[in-house]
Amino acid sequence: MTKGESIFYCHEKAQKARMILLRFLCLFVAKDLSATIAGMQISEELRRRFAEAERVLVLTGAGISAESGVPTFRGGGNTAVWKGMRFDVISSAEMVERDLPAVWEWFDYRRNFMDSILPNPAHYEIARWQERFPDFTLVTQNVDGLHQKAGSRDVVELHGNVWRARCTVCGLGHDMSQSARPDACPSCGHELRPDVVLFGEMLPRGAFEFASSKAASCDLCFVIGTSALVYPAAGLPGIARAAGAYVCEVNPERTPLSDLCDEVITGKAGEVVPRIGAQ
Ligand code: BJW
Repeated sequence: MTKGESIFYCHEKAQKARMILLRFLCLFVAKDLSATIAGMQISEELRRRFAEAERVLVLTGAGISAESGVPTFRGGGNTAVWKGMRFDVISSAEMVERDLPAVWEWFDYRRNFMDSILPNPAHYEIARWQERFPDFTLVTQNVDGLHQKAGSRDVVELHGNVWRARCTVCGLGHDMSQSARPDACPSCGHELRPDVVLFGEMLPRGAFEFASSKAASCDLCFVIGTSALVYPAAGLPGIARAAGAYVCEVNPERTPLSDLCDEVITGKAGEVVPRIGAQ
């Protein structure tokens, strides 16, 4: 190789190196841009924790189903109403006592409405996470069954499910996902009520105890789409944090839990959640 050729070769090599560097830079910028789309920022710390986590707990609320078209309870300034009644009036234990047919009308309407509703990318991504982590627990406050529709198994339903009824006397549960609601309990003939947990009512036996034991032993905890106002569900991220877990909230708005979290990703679940897993 002559001196001239060698200089040219060096130039060519330098040019190649510059191109490689440029490509790397582009990749970095693209990655960074994708992480900050719509103002959302997924930190390197979260990416690392996500890659290394073994025990993961996810707590979801109504916000995760918002992009599927299910209205949240407290969105739009606390205005969720049914026939002029606030949801916490119609969805109350007192109303079950006072006017069970009215409660059924409200829940029949919601089942009918939810029948055609589909999971969104957040539900599907979370369903994939159950295969990704050795110990994965999904706890939901939602009663819409969309996590299961997306493929999630063993979902801990803290507040019940609109697709189930239970007897007001013997407590027998009745599945309504494949069949119409029976007029009375098939076992004892007494009145049925929606199998959901209303204010002041106890959560299903063992559900919170199981969820809180998983919170106390997880290393990564996600809080997605909940206003974190309703207890005991809203206490779970605190249990996880106190036990040393990294806690990440996904919500377009701040909540009373935001300050407790290690990371708050401001954005919609359907947009943010699939990006957390896509590394
Ligand atoms: C998005 C988004 C997008 C929008 N992406 N995000 C300790 C302290 C104080 C009070 C209590 C306490 N312990 C117990 C209580 C009493 C009570 C309670 O918590 N009251 C507070 C309200 C003050 N709790 C209870 O009564 C519970 N029972 C109980 O504790 O039993 C033991 C006991 C019995 C008796 C005496 C004492 C103890 C039962 C709670 C049952 C809640 N039931 C409901 C109704 C279910 C039936 C129905 O569907 O009609 O469950 S209420 C309603 O709120 C529903 C939800 O599951 C729950 C939580 O709401 P959630 O999911 O957070 O939704 P929203 O609408 O509030 O928020 C949506 C969020 O999404 C927002 O932040 C948005 O920004 C966000 N978002 N789009 C991501 N695209």
